[in-house]
This record gives sequence, structure tokens and C-alpha cells, in this order.
Amino acid sequence: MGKRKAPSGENTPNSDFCEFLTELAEYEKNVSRNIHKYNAYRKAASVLSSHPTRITSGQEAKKLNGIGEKIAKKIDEFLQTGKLQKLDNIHNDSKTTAINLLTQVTGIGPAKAQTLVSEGITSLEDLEKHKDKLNHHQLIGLKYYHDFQQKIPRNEIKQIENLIRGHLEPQIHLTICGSYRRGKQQSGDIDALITHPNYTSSQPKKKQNLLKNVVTALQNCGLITEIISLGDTKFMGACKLDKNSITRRLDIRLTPFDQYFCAVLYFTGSDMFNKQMRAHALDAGFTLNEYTLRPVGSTGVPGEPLEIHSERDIFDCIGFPYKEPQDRNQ
Ligand code: 8DG
Ligand code: CA
Ligand code: CA
Repeated sequence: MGKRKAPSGENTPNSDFCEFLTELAEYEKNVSRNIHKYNAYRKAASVLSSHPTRITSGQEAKKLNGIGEKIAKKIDEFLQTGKLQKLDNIHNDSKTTAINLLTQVTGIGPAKAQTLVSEGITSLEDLEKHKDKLNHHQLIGLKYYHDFQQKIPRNEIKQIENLIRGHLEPQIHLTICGSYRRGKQQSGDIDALITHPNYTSSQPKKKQNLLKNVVTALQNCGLITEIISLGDTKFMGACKLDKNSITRRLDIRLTPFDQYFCAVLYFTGSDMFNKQMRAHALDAGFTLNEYTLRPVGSTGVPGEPLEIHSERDIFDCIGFPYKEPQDRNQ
């Protein structure tokens, strides 16, 4: 699970509300570990980020889908005082700020962060002194903490994409998904998906060493510099375009050919968009995930996966108007 963010709604009429709601969401995820409140704040931020006009009262906000009494009150407080008491308290609490800091390290989740803080480990310097408490993933997260904090410019991902493509055998398909595919000018990490026409869900053995071979080739050419984990279908690691660039988080997933477009759709996100689309699928009598689209019968048992040949097929099947990747940002 990545470091999830709600849409910040940068440069939109309600971006200041989106910002504080996102911060509250992070608090609920990392510190209170209340996933329901986390989702509620994110949903509110998402709906506000796409609202075209400035909201001028909690009352007005409450008319929007996903904004209830409590969030409306926070909007009123923010409008009246220019701040939120709850956020001030959060900023002034040392345990909370330590947990928030530690969860910024790739591989350290909310539970691990809480354990570390309860053991008195509250800073990067403390982590450096207690490396014995970290696993391989977390050690890489610590080693590249500052690099991984930096966003990756679109142009750099484009060059990394070209480099990867140049090392693939011609039959392999590659799509860089995530925020890059949604057209963002910068991304947090690189989400690559590959498939091969011979490897299907009914011929799982045909995946052979496809992913491992790709990773080896990319290590040999110097692009991949660290492996966090490597299985038959999922690589997590880091790459470096050239000596002048910094180290970037790179994931590569190998999916069966018949599941490729469900995977492309899922890993393109955004995750709020995925939530909306899955909900729409359910309303239309289908269940959609990163692997398949299946009809759900009256018994509630999913049927056989539908045959999918494009992303558009998925939208068409569930009667959801097609959206270009750049229009899936919330
Ligand atoms: P970013 O890296 O620029 O920060 O944004 P992103 O590309 O949208 O986010 P990501 O964390 O790299 O996730 C890539 C896509 O994976 C995301 O757009 C949608 C899908 N996804 C979900 N739920 C989750 C989840 O819980 N964790 C992760 N890592 N990905 C998820 O729909
Ligand atoms: Ca990403
Ligand atoms: Ca990612």
C-alpha cells in the first residue's frame, strides 16, 4: 500500500479546504488508524476539489455528496477563524508528528510507526541508530528518504519509460500507469505494467521468468539500482536514470494478457476514481477489481470474467461514460 493522498485540488476554488481535509485524513490513517474517517475526509476533499465555485459556508458544503454535519462544522470553523483547532492540536503533539514523519519512510506503515515511537524512536537520526529494527524494505526507504520525498518530473518518467521499452522483447506490452498516465506533470513513483500475449490466466506457467528477465536486463543496463522485493509477478525497487538524477521508486507488475486492461485501469487510478467506478459497476450488477470484470448474479456470486480487449470495453460493459486517463484525477 502506497502513501495514499486525497486530491489536493491544487489551484481550485476550494483548495484550502481540500488541504486541511487531506491532512486530517492522513492523521486518521496514520495515527488514529480509523480507516472510515480516513475515507470520509478523502471523499470530502475529492468532491470539493472538483466543485467549480467557492464554498462560503458549511451549510452550502453539506449539500455536496460526501459532506456531512461534522465536516460542514470544520468548514465553518475554518472560514471564521482561518484555522482548525484540531489541526493545531495535531501539530503540537510530538507523538503524532513523529508517527507522521516515520510513515513517510517507504515500508514503514502506521502500525510499525506506532511501535517505533512507543520505543522512543521518533526521528530519522533515531532510525539510523536502530537499523536492527528495520526490514530490508524499510532500510531502503531510510537510505533514500530524501530522494523518495522528491516528486519525479514527467519528462524523467518518459525517459525511464523509453529505456525500459528498449530492453523488452518486442512481444511484451508496457504501460506506465499511475499519476503519469493521468497526465500529471510530476509523480510520486513509477507504476509500470507489463504483459505478454502467451501468458494468460489459463496458461499461468507461461509467465516463466518473464519479469525476472526484465529486471535483470534493467539491472545490467544500470537503470534498476535496488530491489525491495521480486516475485514472479511483482517487482518493487528503485531506479536511477543517469548519474545526474536521483533514485526513484519503481514498481513493475506482470499481469496475464487477458487481465491486462483491468490492471491498467486499476493502476491508472486515481484510487478515488477507482472507488467511484467500482461502485458504479456494483450498481450495474458487476464486480470489478484489478484482475477481472465479472457479472454478479441474483445470488451475489460472481460469474465468469467477461472478455476485455481494451479499457473502453470495461466502461462500456458497465455503462459508465468513458473517461480519458487525464479526466480520472478524482
Ligand atoms: P503518485 O504516485 O503520483 O503519488 O500518485 P498515484 O500514481 O495515483 O498513486 P500510487 O500510490 O502510485 O497508486 C497507483 C494506482 O494504484 C492508483 O492511482 C490507484 C491504484 N490504487 C488503488 N488503491 C490503492 C492502494 O491502496 N494502494 C496503492 N499503492 N495503489 C492503489 O486504487
Ligand atoms: Ca504512482
Ligand atoms: Ca505506486
